[in-house]
Amino acid sequence: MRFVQVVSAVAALIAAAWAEPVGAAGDLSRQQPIEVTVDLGKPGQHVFSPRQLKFETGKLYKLILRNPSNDPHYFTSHDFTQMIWTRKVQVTQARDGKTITLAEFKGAIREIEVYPGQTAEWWFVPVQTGRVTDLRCGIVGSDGKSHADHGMVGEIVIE
Ligand SMILES: [Cu+2]
Repeated sequence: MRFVQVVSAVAALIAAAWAEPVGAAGDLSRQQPIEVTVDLGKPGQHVFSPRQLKFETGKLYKLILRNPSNDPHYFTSHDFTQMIWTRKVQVTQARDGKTITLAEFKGAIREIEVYPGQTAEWWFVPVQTGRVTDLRCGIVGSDGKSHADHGMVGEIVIE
């Protein structure tokens, strides 16, 4: 009887272990990145396009920050930077139809400014779920208002 109890307890433990959601395994920083592109501004318009970005924890993303406008723009969200692990940021340039990398930065990143017509790539793995609404561009224009005041704000959801 006692033996049966032990066996059933062990069986229950094994079943529980199997039922437990399996965590991510291996080197998460070396996955094939999922590409997401966000435009910082449009000609004559201070906006993030799209205004809402969605990511999932445990996946490697290559967030392409493209500035097709005539003004510099920031991608700033301090809350977001607390929820991700940054592998690197790259400054890239299109040359002869190919994207070449000009520079690579490693380590924690707080915000990125992209100059008119330029592109940067933020490679990261989200590690925490949540929704942040502090995405903004804080550049102040000649009218004394920030781009955020003109609507250059957005939100980021990590599931
Ligand atoms: Cu801006």
